[in-house]
Amino acid sequence: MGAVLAPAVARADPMPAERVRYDGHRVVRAWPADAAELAEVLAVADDVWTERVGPGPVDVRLSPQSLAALDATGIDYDVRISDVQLAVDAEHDRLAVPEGTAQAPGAWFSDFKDGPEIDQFMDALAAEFPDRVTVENVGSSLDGRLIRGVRISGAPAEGKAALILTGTLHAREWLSPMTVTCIADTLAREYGSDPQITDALDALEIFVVPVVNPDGYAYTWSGDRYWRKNTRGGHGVDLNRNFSFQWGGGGSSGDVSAEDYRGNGPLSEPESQALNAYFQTKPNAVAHIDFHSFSELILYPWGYQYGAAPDEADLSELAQDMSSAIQATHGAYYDPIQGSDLYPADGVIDDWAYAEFGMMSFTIELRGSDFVVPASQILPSCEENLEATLVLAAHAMQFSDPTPSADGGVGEDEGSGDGGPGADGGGTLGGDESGDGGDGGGGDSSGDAGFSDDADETGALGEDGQALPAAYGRGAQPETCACRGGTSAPPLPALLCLFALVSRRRR
Ligand code: 0X9
Ligand code: ZN
Repeated sequence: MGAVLAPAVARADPMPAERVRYDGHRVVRAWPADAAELAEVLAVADDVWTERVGPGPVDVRLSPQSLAALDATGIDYDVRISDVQLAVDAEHDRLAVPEGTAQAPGAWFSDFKDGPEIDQFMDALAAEFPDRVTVENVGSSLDGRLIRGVRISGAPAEGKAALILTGTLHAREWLSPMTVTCIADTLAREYGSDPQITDALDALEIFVVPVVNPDGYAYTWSGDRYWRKNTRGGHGVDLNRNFSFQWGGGGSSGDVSAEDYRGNGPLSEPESQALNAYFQTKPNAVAHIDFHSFSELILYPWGYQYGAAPDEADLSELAQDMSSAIQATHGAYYDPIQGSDLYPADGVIDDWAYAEFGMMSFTIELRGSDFVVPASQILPSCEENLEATLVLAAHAMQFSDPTPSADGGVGEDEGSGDGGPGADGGGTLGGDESGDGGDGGGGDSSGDAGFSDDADETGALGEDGQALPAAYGRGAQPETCACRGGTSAPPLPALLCLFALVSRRRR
């Protein structure tokens, strides 16, 4: 995280077996008087913990040597965390329970879980609710771990729109996989009893991928609690700079040791390739949230530039509605802002999902003031972000036209994605700059009735004059028919817009 990401320690490949320690590292809030002093603080920082760096205070992690360097500048600071390792140790000791230790029923979300445990949880959820939950293979990571997700949907029907939730692009953001898994659990468990959830799942397919970066996540458990990227070359690639829309600008780094290293090409990483292939199997998906931590923010495109996205009004309104729903739950305020207003970042997942797949896509930065958070934060985070998810689900439902399906079954094959309104793994999507097709093993599937997008279908121009992909704004308010180029298109009645969407189904 952080507006200016400090260099990560470059490592030899493979990842080292010994644990990385942060003994004596402090998090301090520095008070630079001007931009020059801010630059001095950032130059000595080992990691920047403030989301929004600008005028005012900035939180940074400093080794004892870096602290001495900060002292030498004479810039004021307060100590926020006096020894980062203490929190890491406390978390580690708490989680090191002997295998087989009995856990109270329903207590799964009372503490953090590693990748294999989350995998088992998804299997158990599908076994408990076979009528509404199916496990899907999304693909494979660099180190060969499976990236898995669940499809959750109620009454079998054709013509459902879809919502996708993803988590853990960044390995150290442990509240993300827990929140996302807990939302999946609540949706599945409360279908049939909670009217809002029941309506959402009867109208939609909801796809949930809790851990997109399983190698990095595993390494945060075994080696370095503050590891952010995947494990490429021992230095890692920031997966949230590796997506194939506006890859490689000033909002990412070409330095392998940087925390925001973008990789050597768009979609160069198996994890982003897997997500790309997986999203291609969900042409009915109209909305998406990617969960990160921390800072309590709801970010919407664009992240790569300050200019407004064509559907800015709708994106902003949805972000505000999600923020209100979150605030009404436990009082936490998640600031709804355009991503670039936090800091410009390119190759990010929300810009990509919006521009290339036409989803109304958001990045939510969860609660907390550290990547290490008390386990007591898991349930409130889940509860408030379930409400945000239901706001976006209500929006997505406008694009749904479910009719009971003949076979009466939900998708059963892993990776098949067969439960929806036809998922076609083939075809091209707009704006793919990568030239290196996904090898992530995302499910390919049959059926052809999904909402489609095709780069050739629109002549819309972006802020910078570049052609925009056809998928653009597919999830915008149907009243404005943003499915054809966002707010610049003349308003049309919702039905006409729906017709336009359906008529664009994949061949
Ligand atoms: O830098 C990131 O990737 C995200 N912050 S984090 O602390 N979780 O690393 C923010 C992504 C910003 N997204 C956009 N600007 N769209
Ligand atoms: Zn993140």
